[in-house]
Amino acid sequence: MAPDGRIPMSVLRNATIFVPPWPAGGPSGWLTFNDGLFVEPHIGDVRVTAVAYGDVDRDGAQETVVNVHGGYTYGSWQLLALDRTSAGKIRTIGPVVATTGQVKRISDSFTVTPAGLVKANLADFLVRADEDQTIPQWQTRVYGWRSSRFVQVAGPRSFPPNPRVTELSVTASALVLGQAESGLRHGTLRVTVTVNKPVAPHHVALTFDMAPSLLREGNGWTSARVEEEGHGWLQVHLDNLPSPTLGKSQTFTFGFARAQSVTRDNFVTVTAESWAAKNKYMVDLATWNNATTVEISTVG
Ligand SMILES: [Ca+2]
Ligand SMILES: [Ca+2]
Repeated sequence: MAPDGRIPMSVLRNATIFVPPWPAGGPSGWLTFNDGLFVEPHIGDVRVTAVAYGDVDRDGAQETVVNVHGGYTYGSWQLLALDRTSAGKIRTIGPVVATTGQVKRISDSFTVTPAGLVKANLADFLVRADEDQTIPQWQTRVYGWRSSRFVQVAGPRSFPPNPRVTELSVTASALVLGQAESGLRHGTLRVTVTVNKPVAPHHVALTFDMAPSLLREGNGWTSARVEEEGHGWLQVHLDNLPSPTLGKSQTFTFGFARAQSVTRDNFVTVTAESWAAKNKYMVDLATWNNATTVEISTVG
C-alpha cells in the first residue's frame, strides 16, 4: 500500500524538505525549516506558506502540495508536491510550477482537485504590499502528474499584455533663454515622451521641478497644478497630456521666462509618468529614463 503523503503544515514548518533549484537562484537542496522559515545568511530566506492535499499521482494515497517562497520583499515561488517514502521520510516528487518567465507570483490559494490536478493561481506582475494590488493579471492554470513530471493540462499558457505595465522615456531640449526684453529673458523647452513597450498609456503626466524664479508662459501650461516643495522650489504638474501610441513619440512645448537679474538655479528636471485611467497609474519597466535634467543657459 502506498504511504500516506498527507503531511500537516505543523510538521512541514519544522521539516527537512528537498527544494529543487529556483529558476532565479536562491537556497535549494535539503533545507531544514524552523517555524516555517529557512535562512541562509547573506543569500536569502525560504518559507513554506500554504498547503493543500490530494492524490496527485493516482496511487490511492494522498500527497502534499506546498507553496514555497524564496526571497525578501521581492522573490520567487514554487509549488512542490511532497510524499513520504515507505520508511516515512519526506520526499519531493517534483515542482508543480515555479515563478519564471512571465509567471512572477504563485498565490497561496491553490487547490488539488478530486482528480489529483493542481489548480494554481499565477500572476504576471509582482507588487509590494504598499503598491496597487490591481496591477497584476491573475490566471488559473491546471497541472497534472505525467509519469515523471508535472505538465500543464488546462488553462491559458501565456499572459496577454498587461494594460497597467508600460515603458516610456522622456527627453528634453536645452532651455536657452534669449536676450532680455523689458528685463525678462524668454525661452522654449521641448519635452519628448516616447512609448517604448509594451502598452501605450491612456495619458501621460509631466512634473517639472523648477526654481520659483523660472516663470511659466504660453499655452503649454494650461491646467498646470503647482505644489511648493519644502526647500522653496516648485513642482509643476501637468496631469493629463495625450500619450503617444506604442513605439511613437510626442513632443510638448513649454514657454519660460526669467528676470534678467537671475543667474542661479540653472536647471529644471522633467519627470514623466504613465496612466491607464484616472487614478490608475501604470508601472514602468525601466524608471531610469523617466526623468531628465535640463540645463538653462542664456544668450546675449
Ligand atoms: Ca498518491
Ligand atoms: Ca521608462
